[in-house]
Amino acid sequence: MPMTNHPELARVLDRARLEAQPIPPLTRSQPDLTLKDAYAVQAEGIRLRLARGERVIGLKMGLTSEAKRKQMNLDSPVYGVLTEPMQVPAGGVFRLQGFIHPKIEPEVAFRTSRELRGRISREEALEACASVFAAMEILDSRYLDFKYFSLPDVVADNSSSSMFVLGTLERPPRELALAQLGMSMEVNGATVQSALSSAISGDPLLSVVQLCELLAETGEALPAGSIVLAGAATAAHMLQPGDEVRLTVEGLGSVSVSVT
Ligand code: OOG
Repeated sequence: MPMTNHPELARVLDRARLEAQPIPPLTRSQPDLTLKDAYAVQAEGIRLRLARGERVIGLKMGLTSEAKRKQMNLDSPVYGVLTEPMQVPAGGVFRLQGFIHPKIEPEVAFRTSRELRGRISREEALEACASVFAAMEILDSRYLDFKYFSLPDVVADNSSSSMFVLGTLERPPRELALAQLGMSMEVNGATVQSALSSAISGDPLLSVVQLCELLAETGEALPAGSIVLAGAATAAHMLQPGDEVRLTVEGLGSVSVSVT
């Protein structure tokens, strides 16, 4: 059986993203693609971006909530990589042009102040996270139908990561009851999604614990100074031109983005 060509699959996905031209899920032509292959494809895709001058600033967890796993019909958490150009400033503009079928999700994010590696406790994660923020992630899948992909497909596609926005209020995580924060996302003044932060991995800090475990499978650590998006608390909301999206998280203020 031919070996999976990770760089070639990464190039196909990278082209789809740059040209905003969706492609069929990779597993249609590569039914044996494993999760390990998929992370190797993801890493090759990030290498292509780094070669163009992008810089890694963090990682995202995905499928950490029941609502998201149900929406996507996929059953275990995954991660993706965040680079500098993916960040939209708080209150900034997100232009739909150049994207395929973007959706937005309410999240919280952490910033680490020391390296984390392998199996860690919640307390170690708490110790290493200097700040927590309200955050929204804009997902975009490079596949033709956002709905019909498998776990290796989504992982190869950088776990649908696309853009993200962080709130301007950052607080030490110890000051908050992290698993009991009310979260409410409004579009044009109407609430479209709301949840408690416990919807994220039972406790968003456990997303950091889980991320470290996933990274350890390939011998990697979570570097100091990383932004970690903990994963969506609810199902994602499809974006339309003219949308004004605002997320309010109890104790963490509001963050907004305008869609054009
Ligand atoms: C997969 C990524 C999901 C989250 O926060 O649950 C995700 C997808 O829905 O395309 O990022």
